[in-house]
Amino acid sequence: MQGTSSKEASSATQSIVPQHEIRDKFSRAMSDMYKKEVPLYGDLLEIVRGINQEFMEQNPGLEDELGSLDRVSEERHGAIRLGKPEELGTMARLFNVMGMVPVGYYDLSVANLPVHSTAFRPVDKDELAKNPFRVFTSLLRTDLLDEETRRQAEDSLRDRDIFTPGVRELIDIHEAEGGLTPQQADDFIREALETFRWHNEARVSQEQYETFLKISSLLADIASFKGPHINHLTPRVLDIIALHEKMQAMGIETIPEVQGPPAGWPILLQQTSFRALVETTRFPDGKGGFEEGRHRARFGEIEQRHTALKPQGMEIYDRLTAKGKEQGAELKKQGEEVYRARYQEMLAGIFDSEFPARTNEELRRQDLGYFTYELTEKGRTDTGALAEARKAWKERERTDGGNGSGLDRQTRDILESLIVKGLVRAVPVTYEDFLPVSAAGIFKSNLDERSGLMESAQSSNRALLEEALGKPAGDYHTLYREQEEQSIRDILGG
Ligand code: OOG
Ligand code: NI
Repeated sequence: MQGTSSKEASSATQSIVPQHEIRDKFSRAMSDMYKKEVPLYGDLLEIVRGINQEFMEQNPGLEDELGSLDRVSEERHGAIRLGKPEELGTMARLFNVMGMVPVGYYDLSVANLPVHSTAFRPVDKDELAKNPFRVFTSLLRTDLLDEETRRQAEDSLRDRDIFTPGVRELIDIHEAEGGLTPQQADDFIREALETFRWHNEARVSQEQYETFLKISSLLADIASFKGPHINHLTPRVLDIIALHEKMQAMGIETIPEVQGPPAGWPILLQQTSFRALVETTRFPDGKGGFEEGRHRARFGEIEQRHTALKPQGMEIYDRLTAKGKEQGAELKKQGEEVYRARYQEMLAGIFDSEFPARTNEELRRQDLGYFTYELTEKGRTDTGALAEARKAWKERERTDGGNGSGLDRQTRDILESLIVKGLVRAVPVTYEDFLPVSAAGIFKSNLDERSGLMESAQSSNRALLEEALGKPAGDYHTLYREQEEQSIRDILGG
């Protein structure tokens, strides 16, 4: 057995390592590996930490909401792109060892990209608080390729195996035994990392690579290599505008716009990224040797995360984003310079006049975002005041809030009066997921995507992704709503 003594494996009394510990160690090991592979990532981590430290010093009290500086600075997400359904199936089992399950379905065909995606992440509140490591995971959709290209991609990927025998064995052990021992967990991390590493030897000839590249650079990245190299690791920054400016001042070539809502709005997430590196690659020349070439796929991204929006808030967000995109396209016609200079201001203008809530407080009052509620010190001692509210809550008429995720009017009124009396505090629920429009922007600006092929093939296919996953992808609205409802029951149901 790979690096695991049989004595250990057979000992039923061996302690099992908590999943969050494996996740935390894995996320750190991945970060150390990526620092070596993409040195600019390491520089950015330093900058992010500096900005976060300053931000926390200027906003004391934030630690309650966000956790310590160490905790925030350790937070990150990664992204990989897989080629075959079996790869996704095994990847789902691999992430499951670390307590990460698929959440969300992202259809990228709407942006002419031949992939669809989900994100693996922990879902329980406590698990998220310990380490919310997420991996945005895409699967190639060969059904969106023309027949000839599909055949070439399938030929290249057919006998590819991206997992080591050791990691497969440890995944089996985890499933059979319900966990891993400390030694097995360390072996698992080392073996799993092999899948995410950059291999500079391609699987296909340079000619085949170029053929893929002409159709879609995303396809070339997925179908030409030995593994799904991690293509970015994204730290969480607390002031993305400060960061964007710093990157530009340092001469780092960023994408022209910060993706997501305009700066200052405490909703969803904002992201920026620097362009992919050019990495030398060795392509087999068919004569037992190699020829040297180049590939561009791995980049850096930084994000700022805020409050998760309910469907009714998301609807407004989507509408305004679409509007921003249209006006952005107009700006682009006047040139890249004009676009860079004016995009941010244009988008802010749209949100200023049309997004109804500017602060977390307003988001809560209008029931546009998710919040959890907790008793304050006063709430814990003043039980009389609470008894009344509990009685009123029990007797409330059960009306629907108007849509799936809204709270009913009476519950909102009861909570509001408890907040006003200082008995209850509302804490915004952080958005733990991704934005399809931003994702498409991130994919594209880093790939020189030139797909002309998929134009007619736009279609979403959640069932296909879930079949490959071997299980359904969770619904993030359901997860956020359950968190909110549970916190209300804890206060008012007692
Ligand atoms: C994934 C792009 C999506 C994000 O943060 O929205 C993403 C990729 O390029 O593979 O990571
Ligand atoms: Ni990302």
